[in-house]
Amino acid sequence: MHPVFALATPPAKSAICIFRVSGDGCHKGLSKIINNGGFEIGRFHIKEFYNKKQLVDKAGLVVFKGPNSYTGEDSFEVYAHGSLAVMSSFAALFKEVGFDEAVGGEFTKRAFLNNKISLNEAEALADLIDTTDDRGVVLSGNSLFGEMSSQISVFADEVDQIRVRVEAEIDFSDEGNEYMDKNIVNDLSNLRNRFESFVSGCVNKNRFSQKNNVLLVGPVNSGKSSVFNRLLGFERAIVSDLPGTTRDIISSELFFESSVFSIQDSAGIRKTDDKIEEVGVGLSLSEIKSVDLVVGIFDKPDKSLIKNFKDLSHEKCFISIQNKIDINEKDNKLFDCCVSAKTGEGFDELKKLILSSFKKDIKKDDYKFLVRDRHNKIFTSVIENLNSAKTGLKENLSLDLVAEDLRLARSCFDELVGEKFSDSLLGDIFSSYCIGK
Ligand SMILES: Nc1nc2c(ncn2[C@@H]2O[C@H](COP(=O)(O)OP(=O)(O)OP(=O)(O)O)[C@@H](O)[C@H]2O)c(=O)[nH]1
Ligand SMILES: [Mg+2]
Repeated sequence: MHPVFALATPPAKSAICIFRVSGDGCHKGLSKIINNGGFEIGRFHIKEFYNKKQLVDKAGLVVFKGPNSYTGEDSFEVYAHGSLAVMSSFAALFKEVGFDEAVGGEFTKRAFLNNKISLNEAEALADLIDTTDDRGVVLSGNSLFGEMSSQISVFADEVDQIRVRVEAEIDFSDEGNEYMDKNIVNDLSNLRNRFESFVSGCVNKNRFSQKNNVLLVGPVNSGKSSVFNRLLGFERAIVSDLPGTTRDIISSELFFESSVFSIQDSAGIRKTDDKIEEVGVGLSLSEIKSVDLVVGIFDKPDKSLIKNFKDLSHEKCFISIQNKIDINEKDNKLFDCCVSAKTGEGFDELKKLILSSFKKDIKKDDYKFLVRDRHNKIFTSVIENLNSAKTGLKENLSLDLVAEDLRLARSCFDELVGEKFSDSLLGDIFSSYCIGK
């Protein structure tokens, strides 16, 4: 396939940036842009890269010879200085030499088309890159690094073996040989049960990857923005003693105990004549509906005010926090947690409380593989076809029908690993990838 290039690291100032190039003839193009034109396969070089005699950068280079490369094609990687100017000069250089810009997922799509990776592994790779949580890394890793594929291949072989016995019976039974015996129904049940237990160890990505959206709400001036800043560890939101300081929703990500939370600060809720502030209050109220956890921040032990905020949150999980305990007495009975954004007291407990509000939902240790809706649909079809074959055998239905059920179950496995695929399916899967992967 025609050579393509992409930046595999984010387009931001960094120590180094990495470019990937892959495709027929890319080594020839490479020779034209490096000093003295030569390189060895699989060796780390430091080379000067030139665009029409103009030095672009002195950078690291590793060259791969297909099929022993990520894509299965001739390819190379460049480890250049991570300045935005260097990045754009390399992009111009690669275009100059005739390489095209890769689209998202193009390298992995090529790897799949060259049989370097199965379709379910390509999906797991995208999930691994997306994951924001340590358990997600383990589960998508199990799917990616061959364990899931090898289990699927064992199940597929077993379906084949049973199908061969049924088809032999259809073709040769009149010659007096017995290809099927009583055990075949037991063998099929056993296979179905083991497959079901494999499926129960798979958790759907949608269920697993909670976004962990947290909204800080409360009356004006209670210290929401100060709590927000203290949680993040830097001054992200403006703090002032003027009530009504925050107008917009401000969000930022917080990493805590290997989980990611999206924390949002919001306008204090009060009746106001100020039009802009009123819009901010409206935003706070509507945002409550879309988050997973509402954290009410208060500086006074006002029971009915806390209840009003809890009621606003409806069925959403709500926790109440007393702030400013450096100047007010703690009320551990009324509030779920007491903190001081000024001194930092109580913030370890607050973070743990936020974390525990998310951990109840799903016992991640019960699962082994991370899967997608596509996989779940295929798993259901496999089980339906195996059940139908079993019923056919038990009720002495036509063996042709039994063989057809088994053939369908087998072809589901082919779909799963991508031995059978459509262009639109590949489009769906690889379009979710980032550029450079
Ligand atoms: N003593 C003390 N003062 C605090 C604490 N947290 C916030 N403040 C002060 O309370 C005032 C309001 O703080 P903000 O964080 O702006 O409050 P807010 O809830 O975001 O206010 P609005 O955005 O206007 O609704 C500021 O003067 C802060 O310095 C605290 O823990 N202790
Ligand atoms: Mg504020």
